[in-house]
Amino acid sequence: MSNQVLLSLGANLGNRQGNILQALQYIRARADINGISSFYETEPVGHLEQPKFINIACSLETELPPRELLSFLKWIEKRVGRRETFRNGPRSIDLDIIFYDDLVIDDDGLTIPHPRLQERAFVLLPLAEIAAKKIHPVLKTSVAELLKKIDHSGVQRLKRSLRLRLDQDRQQSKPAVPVPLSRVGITNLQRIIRIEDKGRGNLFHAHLELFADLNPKQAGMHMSRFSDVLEELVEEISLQASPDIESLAEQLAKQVIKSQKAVRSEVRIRAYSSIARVTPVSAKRSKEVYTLIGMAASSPRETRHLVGVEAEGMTVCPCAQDMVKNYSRELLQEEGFSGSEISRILNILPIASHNQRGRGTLLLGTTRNIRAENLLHIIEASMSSETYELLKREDEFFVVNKAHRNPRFVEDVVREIIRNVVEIYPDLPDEAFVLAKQENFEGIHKHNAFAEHFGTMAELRQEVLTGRKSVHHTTLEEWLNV
Ligand code: PH2
Ligand code: MG
Ligand code: MG
Repeated sequence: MSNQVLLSLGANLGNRQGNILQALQYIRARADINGISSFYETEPVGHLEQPKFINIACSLETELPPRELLSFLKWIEKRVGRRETFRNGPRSIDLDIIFYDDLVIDDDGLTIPHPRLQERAFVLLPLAEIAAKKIHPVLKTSVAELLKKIDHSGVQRLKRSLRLRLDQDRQQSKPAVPVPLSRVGITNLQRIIRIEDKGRGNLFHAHLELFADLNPKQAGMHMSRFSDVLEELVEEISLQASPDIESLAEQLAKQVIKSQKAVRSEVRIRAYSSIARVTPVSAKRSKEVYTLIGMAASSPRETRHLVGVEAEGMTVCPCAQDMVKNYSRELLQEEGFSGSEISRILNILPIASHNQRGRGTLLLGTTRNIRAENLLHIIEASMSSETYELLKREDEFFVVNKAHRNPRFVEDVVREIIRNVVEIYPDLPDEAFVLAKQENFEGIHKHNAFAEHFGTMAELRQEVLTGRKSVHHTTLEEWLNV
């Protein structure tokens, strides 16, 4: 049971605009404000010897019945510093109920609609901005019509700003040290974004980084324009989801070039969402969180993008497994087994080792349409075993057994990823870029183990085919240096 209310707000003492904003903030504690007019500076009416007022109107929805709304508004007036004076005297804030649905109330202390609203331009002009068509339930006339009947020369619309005077544009001025900068921008900007996923817009929690280069004659970047660019796009993609994270990064990079008049821009997005999984044996369904990565670099001539994922899995240490195997061999020898029997036994039985959670990353830079979700499976397949949030006992056995049959160092995982990419995507052009990375949270150490490899498809393909090191490995930075 929600009620539509129109309020008139006025202030002529202290920080007038600040008091009105403070009152609106308190109103929001018990009501949903759905319309606010511009701010107006108005000549005092009634008692003339007092400072000018600022007046606005606002419309809201509330559950509060009229009496309770009135006492809530009185409480806010006090809270914002209103002190008792004389009738029509100066005040730091005044909150008047103009209309409450189409209610007509006239008893002690509360008259709705407001008894003098039809005489007051400082009420009607702001009100007409947000509720021109509202019909006065007693006069049966609209707000717009009522406004036409009165003089509103004493009411002046204000620019809605805190009226800071920016004499000079600090960012645009010359820096003390006239050196260009490679990347200037914002990091750790968080938004909920929508990305197309098999016809559905899937929501992602995203962390964004947006950069542009800065020329030696300009002191600073217009930081607020970065979020403007993003806000516009986020508006767009909340209506229609982006087809994929790399297109989103690319669109943003292009807009940054435009808004900053930069020669080069770069955008990096990490987005978290969940994917439906089925456990390997019991076929239980669950959801798992994974990280999508989108990057783009843009210049006025060219734009490049990368798509990537980060996924967790597990690895079993090959070296510890060898030690356990040798020790088992000695034990079997002591028990009198023959050499060939021992070899057979050790080939049949799983061998213990230490194991760890590992985090793999795969980035692909290409204009080809690559689905990030597919890359997820390449990473998982490259570790000793994938892992799951939810495991029944038989699934747990599957994972432990699989992992111990595939012992892998971080180096092995990266090499597997590279080989898998080269062999799964033979159609990727030579200039496409690949980066594979693995970080293991070691089970027997406190530090992590790390391996990485990168290069263009041409460089990596040649290495996989010949087993020989390429003369050059293109780095991510080089590839993004458009
Ligand atoms: N409020 C009054 C009396 N006079 N004049 C202006 N301009 N604005 C007001 O809000 C106002 C007033 C009594 O509440
Ligand atoms: Mg009043
Ligand atoms: Mg009042």
